[in-house]
Amino acid sequence: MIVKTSFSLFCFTLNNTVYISYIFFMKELTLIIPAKFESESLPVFLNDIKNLNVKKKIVLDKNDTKTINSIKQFEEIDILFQEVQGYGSALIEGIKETDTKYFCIINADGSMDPNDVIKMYERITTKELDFIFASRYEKPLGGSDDDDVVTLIGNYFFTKIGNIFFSLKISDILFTFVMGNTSKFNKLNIKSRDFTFCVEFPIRAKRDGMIYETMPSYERSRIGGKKKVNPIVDGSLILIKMFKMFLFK
Ligand SMILES: Nc1nc2c(ncn2[C@@H]2O[C@H](COP(=O)(O)OP(=O)(O)O)[C@@H](O)[C@H]2O)c(=O)[nH]1
Ligand SMILES: [Mg+2]
Repeated sequence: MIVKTSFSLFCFTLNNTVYISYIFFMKELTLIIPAKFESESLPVFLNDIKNLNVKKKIVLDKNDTKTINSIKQFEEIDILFQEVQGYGSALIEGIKETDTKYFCIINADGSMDPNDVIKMYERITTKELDFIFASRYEKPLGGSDDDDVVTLIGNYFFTKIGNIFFSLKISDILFTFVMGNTSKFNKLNIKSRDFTFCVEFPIRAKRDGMIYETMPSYERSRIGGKKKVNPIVDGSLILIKMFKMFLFK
């Protein structure tokens, strides 16, 4: 008699460490990897996750030839050229084109720990959540090697606004290391094409009555290349977006 279980014992290596884990239908998951000028980080990151048994979709601009050339040797990945520029566009377009039940946003710079993808997957499937948001500020397991004073204060400030004005009950609004149910995400109809995506997503999820939780995660330093977020410009846009969403819904 064949007994079909909802999970299987899975053994794999990440960063040269052997992991044994119960993986629940990992084929139901697509990593959405936004990349802009990441020729230094992305090939290293893709090599780190080569044994992770999930679909991988890199979303980038078709003119970003340096990044595209840097990942030519990887076969089991999808590359999606975004139609509209911007970080939010890459995520919206990438998730729209996803055919698995779940997606996970994970950056191309290697700062988000792929081991947490497994923990998030186990949690979202067993608890039947719509979304799970990783947090750098849930101690003792959360933390960041990538934060500086400006981003630390900025994150604290924006997270407070989210919790006071939108009752989000999350501890890290800007991290955007998130796993979610693909069709539930598409129903949110998120419009932000830039980094304001980071706040529109949890606010819409809350307003639409989605079931979500948070989970601690340790952010690493980016592997190489430069950060694309400009704390002043993007911070101002995020603040304006939150005000608009509070005033005009
Ligand atoms: N496709 C795409 N990816 C982007 C864009 N802007 C940033 N990214 C990617 O989004 C991720 C987050 O950006 P990053 O510069 O690391 O900012 P951080 O989140 O503040 O560390 C990285 O993987 C970037 O390559 C964009 O306009 N288009
Ligand atoms: Mg980064």
